[in-house]
This record gives sequence, structure tokens and C-alpha cells, in this order.
Amino acid sequence: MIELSQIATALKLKKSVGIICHVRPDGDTIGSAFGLKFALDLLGVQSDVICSDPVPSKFDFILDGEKVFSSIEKEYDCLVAIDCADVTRLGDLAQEFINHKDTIVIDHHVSNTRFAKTNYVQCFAANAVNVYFLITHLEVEPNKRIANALASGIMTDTGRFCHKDVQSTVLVVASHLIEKGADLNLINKKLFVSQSKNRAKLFGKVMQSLRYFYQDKVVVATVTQNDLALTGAQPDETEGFIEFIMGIEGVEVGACLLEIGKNKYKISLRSNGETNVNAVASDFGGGGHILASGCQIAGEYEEVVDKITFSIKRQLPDVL
Ligand SMILES: [Mn+2]
Repeated sequence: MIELSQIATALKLKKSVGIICHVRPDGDTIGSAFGLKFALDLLGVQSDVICSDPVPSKFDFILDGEKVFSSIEKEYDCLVAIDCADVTRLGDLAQEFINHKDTIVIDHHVSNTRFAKTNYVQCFAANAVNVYFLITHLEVEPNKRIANALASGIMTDTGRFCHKDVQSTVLVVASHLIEKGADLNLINKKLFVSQSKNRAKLFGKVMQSLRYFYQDKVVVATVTQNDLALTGAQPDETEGFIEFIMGIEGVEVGACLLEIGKNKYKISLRSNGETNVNAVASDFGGGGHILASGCQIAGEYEEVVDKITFSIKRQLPDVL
């Protein structure tokens, strides 16, 4: 595999870099992308962050006055895909990425398909850790905005340092980011604690209609278009629902079904440790990590629930 130092050397020679986030952006893709952008700023390399989906306003403090472009509006020397396991994660930007002469992937997903010309994939709990090491090779001292961006990525993908896959290296990096001015208390408030009234209303509604399967080891939460309309909540406000249901006693696997169109569901999957949900997501063309992954399934609601729970059952140890 290519070394991060080689990627750093190549990036330093670019005049302009387009940094691409994945669709339905989360704190790790946005934090990693801006961490890299702010570092390139310090080197005088022009860069833009691009995402084909809208970026929720809760990430504004990471952007620190900068903007996210929704399309590729100019010729970049190089395109870098950040936190994207496969090319479909780039949404509407996928084709332009494939056609570009110089492309780099910086990612941490075990399921990464190596879809760029240069691919760097290292399975730290958050991709922001990979970007931190890349910045080290760029020989840039992280400033406060870099520190906050990368720490936001780490806090997001580690579940605030609590996921099972959090390596000690991740905390060493986080510690260095605190030294450089990362404000974990602020990040926690902005990304995890603050919510709209509508989101609180949706949360209550969804938690009242959980469904249990296979000796209650599997729990399914459902968010319909109707739930969103009734409560006024936005689809991206369902973040955190899956983590909540994983705390229910006896639950081994959780699935959160979000209706994203007629007979079309986006499914988030979590495992408490024994079950490989990356394998479940792979059954439907999705992927991610062993303990956290996602996919999309088209079909009538009951049919989708049946498909996903059956696939989970095949991965569950000791279910009759
Ligand atoms: Mn990530």
C-alpha cells in the first residue's frame, strides 16, 4: 500500500484540490475534509470541500465561515474522496471522480473498494485519525480549526470514544488535538446534545413503535415519511436513534429503517459485538464496519423488514 508520506508529498505539489465528502454527510467526513482543507490552506494549496448532499447546520462550527460546494465547479489538479467506502458514496459526483486523471481515497472502512487511482485505507475507528497522520506528513502544526474539525470526526465515529473498535492510538491523537485547541465540550454540545423540538417529538414516536425479533435480540426502529411530516423533523435528525436502541437490554443487533422514498429504505445497522453487520449490509450491496454498517433496500415495508431480519438472523450466533 502507498504510504501517507507519499500522498503528502504529492498533495504539496498540487495547485488546487477538490476534497469530496460522502452523501448524507456525518461529522467524520465533514471534520476530516475540513481538517485537510485547513492544513492545505496553511501550505498555500487552494482547496474546496464538495458534497453532493446538503450539509446540516450543526456542522457550521466546523466550517468556521467556509462553504461546502454541492458540485465540482472547476478543474482541480486532484480530487480526494474522504471517508467513502465505495464510489456510490460520492452521490452525484461519482462519475466525475471516476473520469478524473488524479484521484485519491483516504478512508477507514473495512469494505473499501479501492476506487481511486491512489488508495489509502487504514481501519482506525475514525477517518479523521488517518487525516491527522496525513497532516503530520504535510508537516503542518494543527491550529485550532484543524483540531476542532478532526476532533469532531473522531468524536462522531468513535461514539464519543465508546465504540468497541476505538484503538488507543485514537486517544493519543485526540489528546494531541486537545493540546492544539480542540474543544470537546463544545463539539459534544453541537453534535450530540443539542436537538430541535421536532427531533425530540420524532424520537418519542419512533421509540414507541420498536419491533423485536429472534428472542428480542434484534430490534428494528422505523422512521417513515409520514413520521417526518407529522413531527416536522428532518431525515438527518434520526442520527443517534440507532445508538439509543442498542442500549435496550438483551439487544444484540439493531436496525433503523428510514423511508427515503416510496418503497425505498435506508437501513443503519449496529452490533453489540458478536454479530457481523458488515456481512448483513453486504447482502444488499451496502457495507461499512463489522459492528456498524448500512445499506438500502427497495420494497414494501414488511418485505424489507423480513429481508433484513432474516439476513441478521443468519449472522446471529446461537439463535434457533
Ligand atoms: Mn467515518
